[in-house]
Amino acid sequence: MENQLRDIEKEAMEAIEKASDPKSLEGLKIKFLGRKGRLTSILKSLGGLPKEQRPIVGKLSNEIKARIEKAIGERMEALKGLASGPELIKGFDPSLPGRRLHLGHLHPITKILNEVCHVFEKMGFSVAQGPEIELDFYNFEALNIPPDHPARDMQDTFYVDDKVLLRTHTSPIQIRTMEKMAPPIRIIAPGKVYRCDSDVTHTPMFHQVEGLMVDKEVSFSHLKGILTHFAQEIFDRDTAVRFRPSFFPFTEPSAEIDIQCVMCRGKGCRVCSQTGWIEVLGAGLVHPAVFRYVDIDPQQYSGFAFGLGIERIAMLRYGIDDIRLFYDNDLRFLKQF
Ligand code: 2NL
Repeated sequence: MENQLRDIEKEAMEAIEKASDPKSLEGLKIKFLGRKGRLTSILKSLGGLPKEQRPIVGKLSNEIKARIEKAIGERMEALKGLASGPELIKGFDPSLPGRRLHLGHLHPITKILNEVCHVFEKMGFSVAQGPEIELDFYNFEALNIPPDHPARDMQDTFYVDDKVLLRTHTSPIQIRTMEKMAPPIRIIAPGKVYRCDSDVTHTPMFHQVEGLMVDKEVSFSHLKGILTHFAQEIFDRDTAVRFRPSFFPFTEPSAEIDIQCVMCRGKGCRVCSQTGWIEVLGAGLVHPAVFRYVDIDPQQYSGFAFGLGIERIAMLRYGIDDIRLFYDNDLRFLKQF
């Protein structure tokens, strides 16, 4: 009799575990615990047992009954929790994993911009910001760019009116900083700039980081050391760097800085036009005329400044040959970063 009871319990528990909807669970309740159920019939036959066995078997039956009732109750709760509503929808498996959340990430240009800023911040430069809609004075005049200079052409500059324009570089941020604070100054000026130009290597809006250091006895050696370190942090630690003489109206002397071609490692390829070198920076010592516009005494102070295009650095780092890919907003492209 006891073995029979244990078999009933085992069978009931397995069936309850397998029950997949409230209706079949209800059926199990009747089958095992109902008036004509299997446990009930055993309880009814207790009278036929020897007297001393009756309490033992009776107690066991009651315990098993309680356990089956409890298991049915718990399974019912679990099934109700899975199905939203009294009936479980056919063909819907609530145990399947949910839809994955799509996680976004920063734009590749933002990533490189942050990285460039970080390299200079580690060398003690602070980030400065300024307006994208600028006055002619800050964008051109204070930078020693005369009114007839080609950079001022309607071709290159988006004008709002004859005195207001979209900044064509982030230099105005540095002019505004020098106007407001006295040396020592060590800032970088990242941001969007605008030029009326569009092809595989130019977009009408792009990103620039400029930098400026002004103090007593700042020399070309400081410029060389800082920009060489920058190039080797952004590209490889052993990247060769060369400084070529150049010209800008706002620096004297001026230089352009090349790195060894990242594609062919200097051997000569399509990317570096067979020269083995790629231009990444323009720089120089701040022109005395620029200092006079912002009331800094060029006899007392000197400084260096530099500028670089973020899209260009990003294209070299990621091996991309068309700048417009950054701004097509094609997720198949953007997802790769
Ligand atoms: C380039 C060249 C350069 C500067 C930017 C600068 C700013 C002030 C004074 C003097 Cl306030 N210079 N900026 C200097 C040299 C070069 O950028 O090729 N950029 C992509």
